[in-house]
Amino acid sequence: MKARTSQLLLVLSAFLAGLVLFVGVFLFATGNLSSVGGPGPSAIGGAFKLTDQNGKTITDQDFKGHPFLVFFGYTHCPDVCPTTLFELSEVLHALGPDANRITGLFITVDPERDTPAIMKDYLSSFDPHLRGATGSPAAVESVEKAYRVYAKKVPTEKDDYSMDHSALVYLMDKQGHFVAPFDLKRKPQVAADALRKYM
Ligand SMILES: [Cu+2]
Repeated sequence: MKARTSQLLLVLSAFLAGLVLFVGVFLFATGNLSSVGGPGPSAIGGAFKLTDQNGKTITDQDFKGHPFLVFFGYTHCPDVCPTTLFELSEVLHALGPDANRITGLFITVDPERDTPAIMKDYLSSFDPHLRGATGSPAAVESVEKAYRVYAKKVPTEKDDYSMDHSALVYLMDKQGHFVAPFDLKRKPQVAADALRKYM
């Protein structure tokens, strides 16, 4: 009987530890991001001025009146970025003509290598509604700060490097305010319907 009780306690404490971990991760991924500091309902996002994949200036003002999705990454990324851009492409495709009322913005965290021409070439593999953005290291750093993005250069073999970076997709509303992280792990049609509510 005693052994059973301690076994039960063990199971219970393991469950509680798991719950604490889960809640912690959840808060980190969502609540924490939308509630920390700053004026207004959310301090994520803000003004930026970058260059798109066609060499044209792109600013936050270009998106006024339409919701947009923002994802930070880089073209040399081996897995997370291509997967995310592929999933985003599926959602944009599922939107049909409504895709013209939303923009998927891919901002590089690796401006040294990701020139507009490289971004353009890279994005040609994905949905045409995706826009790339790059700029001077200072301009990119400032937009990373505005979106609380973590990005860090990691040296690999000689003279090469990869980028460690956070991989949230941000849903921004018509006014350019952060709504929530956008969930891509669902059927494209379901995700597309969720987006339509913000148009
Ligand atoms: Cu990546």
